Amino acid sequence: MTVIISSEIKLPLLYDDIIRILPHRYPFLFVDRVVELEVGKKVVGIKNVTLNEPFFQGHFPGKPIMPGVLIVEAMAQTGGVLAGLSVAGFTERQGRQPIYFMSIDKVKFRKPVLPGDQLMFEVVPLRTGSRVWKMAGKAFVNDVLVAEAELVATIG
Ligand code: BDE
Repeated sequence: MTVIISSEIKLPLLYDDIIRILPHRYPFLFVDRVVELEVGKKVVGIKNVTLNEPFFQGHFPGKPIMPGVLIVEAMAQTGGVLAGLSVAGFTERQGRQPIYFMSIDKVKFRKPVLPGDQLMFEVVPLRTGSRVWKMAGKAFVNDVLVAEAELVATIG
């Protein structure tokens, strides 16, 4: 199956679509769905957080709280979907044109994310070039901001 890079992208993107865009796999794929996508402008991703996550075993024993770094990772993966689908032909070239995150700035963790929470990641470009993308990411649970960051990625 090929993800069409145009106004014909069918939303939501599901697991089968997402694994054709991102190289991440269990237990390090943290985007369950992409529910909004405006190529070059905005992406919204979802992750349903359950107690059955490997990281809850150790973070923390008897006190499950999602690691903030993994919230940022999920936000970056959501941004990776936007950047990837905003570069023509990306899915066909993904093996040769990976997206690397170069810096993550202005990270704020505002609320703990707990088992049962649904995370929504909203990522918008702040500055786009042919190779370097700077994006603003926000993570929400029930429309409450739980984390935010600025992400800089390079393509290829
Ligand atoms: C608050 C804001 C953003 N991110 C996390 C928090 C938070 O409340 N973390 N709490 C961690 C925590 C860890 C353990 Br060990 C513990 O026993 C308890 Br009482 C905690 O609140």
